[in-house]
Amino acid sequence: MSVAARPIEAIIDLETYPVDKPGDPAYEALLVAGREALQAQALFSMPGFIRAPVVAEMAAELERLLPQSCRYDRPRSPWDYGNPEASWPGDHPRARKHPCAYNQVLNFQIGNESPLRQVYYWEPLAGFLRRLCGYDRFYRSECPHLALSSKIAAAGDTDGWHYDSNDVVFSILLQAPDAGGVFEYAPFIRSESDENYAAVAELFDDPGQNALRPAIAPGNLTVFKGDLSMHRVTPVEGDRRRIVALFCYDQKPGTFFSQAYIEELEQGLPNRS
Ligand SMILES: O=C(O)CCC(=O)C(=O)O
Ligand SMILES: [Fe+2]
Repeated sequence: MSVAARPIEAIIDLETYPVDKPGDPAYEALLVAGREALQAQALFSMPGFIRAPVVAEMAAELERLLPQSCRYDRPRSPWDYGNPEASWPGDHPRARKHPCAYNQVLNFQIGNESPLRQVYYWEPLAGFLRRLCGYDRFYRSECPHLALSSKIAAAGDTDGWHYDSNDVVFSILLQAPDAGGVFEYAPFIRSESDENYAAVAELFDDPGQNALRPAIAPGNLTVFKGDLSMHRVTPVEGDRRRIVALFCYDQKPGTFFSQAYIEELEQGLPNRS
């Protein structure tokens, strides 16, 4: 049996974000603003969604789990997620690999009474996110490893350029580093029918000119459509780690990540190699 959870309004700023009140004008206005942002920029970020003291608590919980977390550290192509790549000529953007290094705290490692899990399982939030994305159906992932997870990046760590394999990602930044660790992206740089390699090559060569860097502070809930929008997190600088929580939902019930991907992750668990 679970212990009584704290009231959700102690965790989420429901005065600013009344995600539990469909029909309320403030709810509908938030939905409209969010849909417009997603359509125009592939990203909608809600500052101060999680109350500051709880943000610090969530970050501390994840830092405590760091010794148990999985290490991922290898260069990756933005296209190779689950699809072994054909060979591409050396100067093609698709032939380029980007360093990727971070630790991941997995779903089963996060406590059942964690406020992070309370947010993930809070039904009104799932309903709001479903409407925001315009989906008829919306389910939490059932992946024991990745349904709810966190990426923790220390000095030098980075999440290389990639597309996401799912349509949309929900994240909460919990701790920002002193410098670096910036989320950069190119909204809708590709479409379903056009990879737009020329623009992708320009992005890789000069992200300073070609990427957006949205202001995302600890406590923001960010909704991001990463399937068509190339993105990365730049290397972290300094001792303070970047910590982000990631929530997985899907339009189909009962989703898991592929066993091959999970096995790859598990190789990064401590005492495995
Ligand atoms: O760390 C972030 O803000 C984004 C992470 C990301 O792009 C991913 O997990 O696919
Ligand atoms: Fe991503």
